[in-house]
Amino acid sequence: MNALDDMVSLARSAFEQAHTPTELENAKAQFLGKSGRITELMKGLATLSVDEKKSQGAAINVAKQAIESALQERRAALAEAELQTQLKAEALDVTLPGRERPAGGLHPVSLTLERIEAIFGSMGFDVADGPEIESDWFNFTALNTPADHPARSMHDTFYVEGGSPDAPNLLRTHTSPMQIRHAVQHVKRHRAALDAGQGMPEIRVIAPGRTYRVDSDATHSPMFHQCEGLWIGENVSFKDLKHVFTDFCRTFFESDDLVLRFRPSFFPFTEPSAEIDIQFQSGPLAGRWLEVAGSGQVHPNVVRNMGLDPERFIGFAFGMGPDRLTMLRYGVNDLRLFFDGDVRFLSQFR
Ligand code: 2U9
Repeated sequence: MNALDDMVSLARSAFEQAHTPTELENAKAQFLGKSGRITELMKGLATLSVDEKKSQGAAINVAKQAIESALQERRAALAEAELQTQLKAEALDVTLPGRERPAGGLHPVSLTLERIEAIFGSMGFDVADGPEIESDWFNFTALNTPADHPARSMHDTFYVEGGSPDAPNLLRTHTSPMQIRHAVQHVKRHRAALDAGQGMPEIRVIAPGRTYRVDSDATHSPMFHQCEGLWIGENVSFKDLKHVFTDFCRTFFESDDLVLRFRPSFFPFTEPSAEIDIQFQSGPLAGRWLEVAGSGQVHPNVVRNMGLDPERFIGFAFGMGPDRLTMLRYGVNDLRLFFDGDVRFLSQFR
């Protein structure tokens, strides 16, 4: 074996011993680099005769090509090895079972609010929504609540910083302010027709939402829900209230086997006023009178605050507690369960 063959084997084994691209490039430099062995041999040709140059040069070229192809082979082998290592490290087992994300569900009180909206919606009621921080005017004054009424005291109402005659300064204690707002807008839209002695489409609206009072025990939460309803027209009476509310209760509780009673009561915003009790004739709650709502004919002062003539426009309002309706419907005995956020309780309503 001549010296060139030896050099090729030497290069091949140097490449074999290189295990990283850097090591391989260093090994390459020893043979093919600027002062590598092949380059040195090429330089040595200068001193030879023309014939020797030809034969030696050709032999050197053969050796050079053999070293280059050995280098290419090793480069490819190293790249392949690196790819295999990477594939192994990043291996993904697509046959593993996925991580389950359990389906969520609506809060039981939200389910009740949706039912209430659907039922009253089917009777032609709009749904009104509005601010939870209210002004004294919309929360109390417009609703005929006198300046010295106990509901206005700090013991019953959460007041917030600031406040002026027309600036919001309290957490609404009921959703009635929304109905006043809705009614005022409605009347404004039909002002021209009213002034021209024409009529106005009836106001038929419910206002569901969060309300706040300084109160906390098993049946009271400082934040609770209310849904109030209002129907104002030229010929709306207590008879309509009885009809609408009976229909609502029977649909809500899915029982035709349910009777209502109206008990005289008092609210500043209605006159006369009545509590509404229901009694199931069968099932687990049968035989007991259960208070579910307050109601009444809207007070003339309140009708006037909507911008309407109480001699011409009349109607009824009612108010109920969706939290309590949810407790009755599902047989829950502690209101606080609704607001503790315990998933073990809440997931039962999915
Ligand atoms: C306007 C005029 C009158 C709404 C009414 C009640 C009677 C009532 C309570 C029941 C239980 C609230 O959830 S509760 O604590 N509500 O008793 N609410 S009449 O009367 C209105 C509303 C708006 C413009």
